[in-house]
Amino acid sequence: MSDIYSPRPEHKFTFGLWTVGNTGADAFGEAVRSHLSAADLVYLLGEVGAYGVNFHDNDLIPIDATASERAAILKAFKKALSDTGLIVPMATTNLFGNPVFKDGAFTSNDPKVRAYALQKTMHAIDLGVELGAGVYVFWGGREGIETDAAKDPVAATKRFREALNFVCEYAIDQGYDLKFALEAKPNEPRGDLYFATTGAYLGFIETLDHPEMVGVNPEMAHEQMAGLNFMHAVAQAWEAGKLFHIDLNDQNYARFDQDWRFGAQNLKQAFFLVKFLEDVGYAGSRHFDAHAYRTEDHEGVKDFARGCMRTYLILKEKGARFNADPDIQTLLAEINADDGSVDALKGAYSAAKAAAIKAHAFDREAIATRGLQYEKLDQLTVELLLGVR
Ligand code: GCO
Ligand code: MN
Ligand code: MN
Repeated sequence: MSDIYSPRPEHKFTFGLWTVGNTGADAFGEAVRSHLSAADLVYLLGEVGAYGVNFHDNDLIPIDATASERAAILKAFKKALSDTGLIVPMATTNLFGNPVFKDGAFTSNDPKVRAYALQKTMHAIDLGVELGAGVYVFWGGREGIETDAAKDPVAATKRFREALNFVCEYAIDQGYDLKFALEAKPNEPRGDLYFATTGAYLGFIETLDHPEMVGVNPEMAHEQMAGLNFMHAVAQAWEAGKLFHIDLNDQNYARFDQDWRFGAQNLKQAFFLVKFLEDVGYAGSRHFDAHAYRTEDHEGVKDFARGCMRTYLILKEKGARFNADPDIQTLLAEINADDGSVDALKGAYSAAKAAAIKAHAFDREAIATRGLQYEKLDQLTVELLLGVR
């Protein structure tokens, strides 16, 4: 049975093979769910109504696969895509799982590791493009340190820049229509990761040779791990024209990367995020980088995936209600009222305007004593979210 909260292709809901394929193994315990093939995972995603599937190179093709194994996996995967109608909007490289990357990939002190990381990435880009990906994500899984005695952070930054410049040129050379999206995380699996926040990447991108090809892939849990307001990071990326992709999930503050179902923990933050994406008309994938609780079997994985999408759509509808709510909108109009009395003081600098601002007599006390009614506004928001208005 479908309702307005049922996923449709235009919602652009995507999952990684590594998300619904997560077997529940963690640092303390082994897998609780059987491994499903990439093709099986595509059928699972088709069943729950997703639009697309993303992957790391080795989610699809094991790092030591033979040529014939590779061909068989690709054949089954492509068949599953065409049977289900799912597409591959994004691809990425696993530069963290294999022991060769124990001290990073592009920022490793070892030039052999850096060159191998480039080789692996170019092959993975070829694979992603072959399957239709238009966005290619870089998450610096092991790009960091446990001890700052080991690596020079300036050298690491320069190495990362060199690698990004290299892959941009590679994509141009191949004639690929590809954009790169950088994903920040403060820590885990390293003690500290370089480029800890989305904001750090937004600054870094402008130092690249092809900044127009590179944007960000902010992840909700990663900014929350750092105690930051995720929506603000997304808004800054959007305003800079750099929101190329987004990883949605949830997280309790100050924990390890929990990767919970979207909306599982911080509903209000999730609401403002969804409202932001919908209000500005973000047109990219809504990618869920999360996985089911370790308590779940494969049916529970489907419940998890359906839950991510359903919660997104419920919050989207709440956002539309917020925008149409007369009490909320009246309040917002009052809050943002402008009597025009300082129109002449607004806008860009001119010497005359600077002089006018300096000469203006402000009634500081009258301005300062005005109540802003944010308590009322927030309570209306909470009541809307709780379903009583
Ligand atoms: C994590 C990251 C990854 C990346 C993925 C795609 O914390 O493990 O979020 O899941 O998103 O490697 O780049
Ligand atoms: Mn993550
Ligand atoms: Mn992620």
